Order: sequence, then C-alpha cells, then structure tokens
Amino acid sequence: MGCRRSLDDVADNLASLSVGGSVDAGGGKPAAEDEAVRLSKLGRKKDFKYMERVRGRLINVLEGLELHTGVFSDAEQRRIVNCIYDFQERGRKGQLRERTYSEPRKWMRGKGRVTMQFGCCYNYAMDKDGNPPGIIRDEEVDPIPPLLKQMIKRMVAWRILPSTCIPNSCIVNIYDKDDCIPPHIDHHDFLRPFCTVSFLSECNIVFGTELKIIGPGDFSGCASIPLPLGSVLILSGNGADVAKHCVPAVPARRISITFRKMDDAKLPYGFAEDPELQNLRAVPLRRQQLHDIPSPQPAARIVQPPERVMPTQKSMQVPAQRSPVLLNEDDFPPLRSSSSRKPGRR
Ligand SMILES: O=C(O)CCC(=O)C(=O)O
Repeated sequence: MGCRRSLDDVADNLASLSVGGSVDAGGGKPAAEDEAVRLSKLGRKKDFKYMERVRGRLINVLEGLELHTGVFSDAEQRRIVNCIYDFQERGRKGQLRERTYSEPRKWMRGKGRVTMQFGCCYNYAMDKDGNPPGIIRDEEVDPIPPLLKQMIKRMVAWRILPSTCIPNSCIVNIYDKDDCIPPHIDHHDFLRPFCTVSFLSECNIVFGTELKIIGPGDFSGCASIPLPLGSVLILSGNGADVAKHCVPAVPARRISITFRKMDDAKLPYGFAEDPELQNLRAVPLRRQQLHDIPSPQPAARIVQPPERVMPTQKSMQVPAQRSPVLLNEDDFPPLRSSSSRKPGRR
C-alpha cells in the first residue's frame, strides 16, 4: 500500500515535470514504466578523488562529491529555465519580495551575476545593515516555486538527495557569459548535503583547498569537474567542507539552482515548513536499477599532480607578478539593504 502510493507519487511528480507528454501522453505507456526507463539511464559518479595533506593527514579532499547525470530531461530543463525567466521578469518588475531578486551592477569581467533566493535570504558578505554572512532571519523572501519543489521531490524519489536532508531553500544563479562565482565554502547555516543543478550551458566547477585567483573570473584548483546539462552535483563531506569550490567565468549563459536545507536553529523567524516537502521518500530500491558508472561519465580533471603537500594554510593566492584580484563585496555582493530591518540582527 505504502509502496504503491510512493510509486504513484513519483509518477505524478514525473508527469508534472515533464513537457510535451513524454509521460503517458496518450500512448498508453504507464508513467511508472517510463520512470523505470529514466532511472535505468541515470549516471551516478561517486568516486572523485584527489589526495592532499591537510593538517598533517593525507585525505581525499573530493570525498562526498557525487555527480548524477540525466536527472532532468531536455524538455524538463526547458520548462525549468522558462520558469526561472518568468521569475526573473517578475523580479525586474518589482513583483517579488525585495530580497528575492538581486541584479548587481556589473563593472568588470567576472563581477556580478543575477541571483534569486527562495525560502530564505542569505548574505554572502556583511551587508550595509551590518548583517554578517549567513541567513538573515528577519528577512522574508518568496517561497520555493512549485516547479522547483517538483525538482526536490524528483531528487529525493531517485535517491539523489537523502530523505533526511530535504532542502527548504534554494538560490538561482543566472550567469551571463563571463560571470563567475568565486571560491567559497557554503555557510554552515545550511546542512550537508546540498546540491546544484545545471542548465543552458556546460561549465566546469573547480575544487581545491587552495584555489588560485589568476585574474578576474579566472580561478584554478586541483580538480575541475564538468557539469552536464540537467545534472545534479551533490556536495557533502570533504568536498563541501575541506575543499572550496568556484565556477570560473562561464563561456556562455548558464543557470544553476542550488538547493539547501537550513539548520533548524537558523530558520527565518516565522518560517513555516512546506507540507508538500515533508515525509518525502525514495522509490523502492528494486525499481531503481541503480548504476554507479565510473565511465564514460564526465570525470574530474585533475589539474595538479596528486599527493601534493599543501605549502600553506592560506586558501587563496594571488600571483605576485599580477595586479591583485581580491575577493571583496563585488564578488559576493551584499543584497540590497532593506529599511524595514533592524541593523545587525540575524
Ligand atoms: O553555479 C553553481 O553550480 C555553483 C553555485 C554555488 O556554488 C553557490 O550558489 O553557492
């Protein structure tokens, strides 16, 4: 009974995410069968490895990363991107809550990208009201849009995200050509694992305990992982907390959606969990035909020789011969200030 309901739920989710009738569109093919085919084609790569000596111990700094490919079909990606563009339009027209939509001033390559925050307002850097980085608890943003909630349901149903860490917030990044996200470790106001889903154009995400800033939007690290369209990258363990990550200047417009669960102690004041996202379950394992496919899935390109000893704990280095490119406000611009909030309160 429970199993039947779970399958029906997943079939419903698939149907609601699919476009153009790929699921049971009059052809008589049951949605659950279609789901089984989709599941059998998923790629799951979990063996990312780059050994580094960190505080005297040799560890795999990429442990905890997983790349799941083929999660969202071309048609689903188009539908999700259209939904994002609709929200962007509403943001531009001032129809979203003030801090949901942010479009920073661009003044040089690699500076600024459009972001939309749902579920919580997050500050990458100290803002003009004196709020430190982290979730701003007394700020309200728009709730996660229905289609993005369907994405969460899909990822839990397909065992990409654990049912013990269901996201209740997300941030949409719209990168125009040459936009980037500089090296960072996601704030611990958010639990692990969290994940990022890729759309519109493929790019690399770069990892390392030391990420070098070579120029504006140009970063290098020990491993560079291509992010295929419709893929989900899971970050946890060392891959989330020991290695930093960044997206160097992208070659073409790209959209990513990063889904994260907030720490209960950091929830925005008055935050109500969405009943639709409670008690989600994975589909029964026997239907999953899980595959761990080491190749020909996209692999991490190891950029430097393995087992390198870290020369310094300093995380970001600027080549001495170049003009320094420092990370500052413009890399993670504070969100627009809001006159209604009390300074410094989180
Ligand atoms: O664009 C991506 O895939 C990564 C985004 C990211 O690191 C973030 O939003 O913190």
